[in-house]
Amino acid sequence: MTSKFQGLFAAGLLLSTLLACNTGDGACGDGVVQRDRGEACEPGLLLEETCESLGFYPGTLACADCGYSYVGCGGFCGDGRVQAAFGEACDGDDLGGATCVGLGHAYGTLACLPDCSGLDTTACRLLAMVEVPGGTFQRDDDPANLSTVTGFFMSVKEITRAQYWLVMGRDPTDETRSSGPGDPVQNVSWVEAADFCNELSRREGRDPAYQFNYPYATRVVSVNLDADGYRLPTEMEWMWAAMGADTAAPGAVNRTGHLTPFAGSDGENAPGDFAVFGYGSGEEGATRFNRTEPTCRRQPNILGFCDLSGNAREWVQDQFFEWPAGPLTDFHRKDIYPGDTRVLKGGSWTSKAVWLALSYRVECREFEQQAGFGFRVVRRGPR
Ligand SMILES: [Ca+2]
Ligand SMILES: [Ca+2]
Repeated sequence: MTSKFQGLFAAGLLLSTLLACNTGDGACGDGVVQRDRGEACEPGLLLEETCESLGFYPGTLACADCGYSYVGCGGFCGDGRVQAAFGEACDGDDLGGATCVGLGHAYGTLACLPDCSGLDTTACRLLAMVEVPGGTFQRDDDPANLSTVTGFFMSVKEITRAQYWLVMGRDPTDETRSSGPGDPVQNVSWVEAADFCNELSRREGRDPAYQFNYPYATRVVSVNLDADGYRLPTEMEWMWAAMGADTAAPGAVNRTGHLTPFAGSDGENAPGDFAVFGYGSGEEGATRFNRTEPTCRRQPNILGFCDLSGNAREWVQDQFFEWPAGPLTDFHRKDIYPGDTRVLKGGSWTSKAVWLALSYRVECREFEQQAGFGFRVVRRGPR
């Protein structure tokens, strides 16, 4: 009784299966997709998948050897090839020939954003920096007035117009006082220079050195000299770099550097070989043009810094104050008041030769923008 019932049931199941569908012979090309045999499709039978549903850009999905063929699809982010038609700017190692240097940076490794929408410049480094060792020097005529600075890195060049544009998206320079985008940026206030420093720090993943007033961000309320981000050099750091630090006698106190007549001077050479200066002065070596020059056209000083004297004046960190007497280490005034006056160093293309001296300082209010006012930057953090 039981076996007769089972036989009848089995026969009925076989019959209904045969009537319901064609199971094919299991081969690729039998018109039936056997998933248990690893088939994804049969020619002309794509099971309603499309290029997009499978994660590709639009195109024509095909079936080959019972597997999906994506050659007719538009590619995807991660295939190592750039599909500009689908909004890709790059893909993996294919950066369309772009490099950090080609984008205006000094060095570094360019990458592609994970979604292929653009280039990732976070490992690019905008500025070539030279390390300045720490040390001690006599800052004025009094042998007791010694300044000690901790080692730091400083930009080889004044910040150029092209560099400023890359970071801030604008260029305030008066074109009639400049020969081109490789010239130092001008018309930058001290506050704007600090803003540039913070923005560059953020782009490179460093701690911003300047704290601005919240929420207006119109002025700086404090600076952290120990941050690993960019900032303006203190007047003492600027002078120390300009005199060549302790290169002449490593480790010794530099007693005479403050008397240096221009950055790069060895007492014998001429300022015109090292500095863009003296327009209209008639002095020997003076520039004939009433404008800046591209940075590093003239010879650098012994540490490799260009244009510390001349070309654009350079804002430094410090307020314009009388230095306290005696030895000072990394001295800077922490209290910052609205409208403080700041120091500019080095003179400009309009300065007479005597104003190229390392000791020479100019004072201006921190929010003023003037032709010839530029800057360079330092940081303590490593590369
Ligand atoms: Ca791609
Ligand atoms: Ca300069």
